[in-house]
Amino acid sequence: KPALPTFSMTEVAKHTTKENGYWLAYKDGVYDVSSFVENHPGGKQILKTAGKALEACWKVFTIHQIDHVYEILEEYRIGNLPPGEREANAKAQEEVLDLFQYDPERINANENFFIRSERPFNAETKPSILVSSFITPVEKFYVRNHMHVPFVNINEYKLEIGNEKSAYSLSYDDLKDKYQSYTITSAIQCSGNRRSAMNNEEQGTVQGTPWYVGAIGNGTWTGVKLRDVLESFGFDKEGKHVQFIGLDCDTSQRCYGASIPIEKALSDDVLIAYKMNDEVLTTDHGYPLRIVVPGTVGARSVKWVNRIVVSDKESDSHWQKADYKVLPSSIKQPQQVDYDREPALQEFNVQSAICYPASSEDGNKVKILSIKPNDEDIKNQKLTIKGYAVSGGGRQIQNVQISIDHGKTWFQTELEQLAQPYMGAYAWTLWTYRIPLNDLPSKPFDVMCRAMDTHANSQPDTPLGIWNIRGVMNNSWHKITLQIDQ
Ligand code: MTE
Ligand code: MO
Repeated sequence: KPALPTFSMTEVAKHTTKENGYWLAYKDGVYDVSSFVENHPGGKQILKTAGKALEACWKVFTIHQIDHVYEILEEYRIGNLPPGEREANAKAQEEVLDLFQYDPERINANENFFIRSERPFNAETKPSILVSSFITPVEKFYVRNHMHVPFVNINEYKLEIGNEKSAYSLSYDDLKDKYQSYTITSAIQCSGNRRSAMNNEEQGTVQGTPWYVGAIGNGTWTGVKLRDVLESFGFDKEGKHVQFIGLDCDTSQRCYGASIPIEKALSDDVLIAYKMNDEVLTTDHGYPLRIVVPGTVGARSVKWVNRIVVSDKESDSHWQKADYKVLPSSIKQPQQVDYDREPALQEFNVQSAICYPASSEDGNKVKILSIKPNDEDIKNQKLTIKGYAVSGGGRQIQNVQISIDHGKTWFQTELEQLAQPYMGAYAWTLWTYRIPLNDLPSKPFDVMCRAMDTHANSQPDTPLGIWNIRGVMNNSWHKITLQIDQ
């Protein structure tokens, strides 16, 4: 652009404030994006590029590497970069903008969660919060991200639906307008939930995020049926698996992905969801669209879904092929496994956990929990114990029991659960039991719980029989140790 003035990078670097304006450089141009800041779909995140050259910043955000973005940028051009500075820029600007720049602010995260990692964000709900409402509030629902939260411009967003031969696409509004909407109540549980309790001296330490009991939540999900969408394009006639590919991709363009068997995909219950607890999905939980596969391990409920592919093959993503599998207990090094021989997890097993009383300290670290009975318990002369239970594949919970004598005798707890169709019990069960204070020892004692589903599946007493190096699907009896301070 010969008519425009020339600005050096030193000049560009001075414009990083509201007063001086927000400038940036790209290739041979200099741009003043001050008036664009308000319109940027990623919000104020664009400010992090102020005073810099975009080459390095955008490298990780392929979403920006499409022509129209440069067209928009050209409207804000105010000058040229001197010849030579462009190359110098790209080299000097080794500082790659943070991959995690679109991760949201997480309000009260430390109150709601035990945070297992910040980047990527992995946080489990504190136990007492889990049992304080039947529906887990959005901001308290556990978050399991394998990578960063991807950037989405909703006006550009298209969901692609296809097979090996052809593909169609739907905008966010198309999907909401053209298909009937449904709401289901379903728990989502990470298959690594309760992993930390799988560690034992005999078999060793398992690998993965050390979840206590909170990598689970119960939500309502509103969206359209995957089956309706597949049928509308005629993709319900062939294929053995339905693959989901997320928008969260690493720098080598490997994206999060998973697949489910076609039978489940064409069932009544799998949603392409746009709302959680009646609110627009938050970015942490998959905005704009996520898959919800009820009764199946959380890993298959792909967030930020970008493409749906009907295929004869399973997803070839790492998380389908080489993770989220129960390896034989003899395997102590996951690298030495023939992964193709081991099936990918789908339905989860029957599970339950004690969530109240609980410490505000990380459950993994609490050896003995000292408690004073609360006023109501003193009045009733009973100690209140609460927890959750859930089974996979839509099997309803039949009972939950607790024991304070290591399983010799069991007490039947009271259940709070929804009336749900046969094989469609996807919501969890909350349970309560009140033990007479007189029955409790004055020394520390163990409380254990176990659930049974309507197919008489129950939980193993210890992790010994189900131990696996990846520490998935631990559903052994949950135990806490209490000490009553009178
Ligand atoms: N989808 C994408 N695109 N990326 C992810 O990292 N994590 C999966 C699944 N879907 C994941 C994803 C895993 S392992 C779980 S347990 C659930 O999302 C967690 O869902 P939540 O974060 O909404 O609780
Ligand atoms: Mo997970």
